[in-house]
Amino acid sequence: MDRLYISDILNDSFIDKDVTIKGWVYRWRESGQLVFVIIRDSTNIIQVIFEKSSVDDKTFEIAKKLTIESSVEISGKLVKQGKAPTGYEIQARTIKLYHLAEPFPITKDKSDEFLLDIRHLWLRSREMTATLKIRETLMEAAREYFKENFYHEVTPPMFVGAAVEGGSTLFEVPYFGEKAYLTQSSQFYLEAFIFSLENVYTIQPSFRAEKSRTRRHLTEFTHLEAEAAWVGNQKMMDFEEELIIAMTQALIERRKEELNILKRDIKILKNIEKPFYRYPYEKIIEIGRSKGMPLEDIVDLGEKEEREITADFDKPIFVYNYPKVLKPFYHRPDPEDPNHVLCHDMLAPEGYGEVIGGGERIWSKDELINRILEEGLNPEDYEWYIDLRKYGSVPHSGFGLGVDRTVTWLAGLDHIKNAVPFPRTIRRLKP
Ligand code: NSS
Repeated sequence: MDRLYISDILNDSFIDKDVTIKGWVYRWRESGQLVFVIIRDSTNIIQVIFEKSSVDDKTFEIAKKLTIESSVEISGKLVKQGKAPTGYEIQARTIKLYHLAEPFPITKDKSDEFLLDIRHLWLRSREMTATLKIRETLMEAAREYFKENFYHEVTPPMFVGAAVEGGSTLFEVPYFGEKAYLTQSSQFYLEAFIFSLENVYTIQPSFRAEKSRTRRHLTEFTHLEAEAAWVGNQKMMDFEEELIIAMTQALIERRKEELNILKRDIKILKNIEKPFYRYPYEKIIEIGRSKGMPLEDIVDLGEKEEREITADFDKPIFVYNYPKVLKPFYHRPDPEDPNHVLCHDMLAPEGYGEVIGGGERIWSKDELINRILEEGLNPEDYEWYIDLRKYGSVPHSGFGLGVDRTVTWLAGLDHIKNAVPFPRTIRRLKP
């Protein structure tokens, strides 16, 4: 019989049938004439029992010598078994050993640093496997949502010639005698695409030479960015609200088991409904002060402040119209209040803080050049970006969502490193 995935046979219709599975030894224990093995594959785990009296000698010898992570193919009869971890058991008949694993270095109670050092092996853990599936489902749900809303997926370049989010976090790369940088955000390129495709998005890495070692900063992160013509700041927030709800719903519907493995309370996710809170910047400063933080009127909120401010919220909070001095030059100043820009951040509740940054862009050429000069930047560095405002410019808005931060929040993880298969930080390039 063909190999079956474990999750497919964990149901009564296979009882007393002969099944074949492939996978890796997850647990092993011997008890006299019996060997109990738990096998895992990409879908789940199942207990297998080898009884000396029911298998041939060679099969029993192999079962007795199995080591953790050995790769095997096993055939046998499926029975119900209340004591087994997933409620069923295979009474083995034959085994094919593909590879007898060397002693596996991961045992109980290893430090976080050690688990990062051997991330290439830790990916096999139930926690990481669950997290990878949650990541995948969130990106899949986002793509579905974009498609339903007539957004086109595009692929901007990673090598770029100028900063989007300010120069301090640029990674410089030698480029055939010139200087190139790794992109911090694909926003400017997405803005170019809207003049042909109108609504566009991308899910690609962004790179930032972040020296801040917080629980939410990586040097390479997965960035979901979108841009749309004819859309203003508040309407973009409506769109993001629905996107976050679509992603959360998909998790609740498709990833119950994985959320359970990570001990994430689904009740908390079910609270994420419309409308999210929407506060102008000044209101959030007030909330911070009411919690005892000595905040100036105009201050860039960091991880610590956002953690305290969002701790007691049950739903995301949009903070809109920041003071102009706190944001990059491309944000459109509010025509009614030019010291503020038409932008927003979305802060996740429960202390997670910022996961989205976005807003309306300056769409007049002269206003853009003035803002570039005002920030002490050189308009020549932004020539093609300014050029976009010369030929049928339109109002437009967009946003960037940190996928890794969103996974950290929705899966209830304690650190962004746990949301990423191979995290890149100031001190880590391997594995
Ligand atoms: O700097 S952002 O707030 N905004 C932009 O880059 C805009 N140019 C995006 C746009 O409008 N197209 O970054 C957006 C999000 C931010 O809210 C975080 O969730 C995430 O990107 N982000 C990060 N995640 C992990 N590590 C680091 N270092 C990081 N920096 C930003």
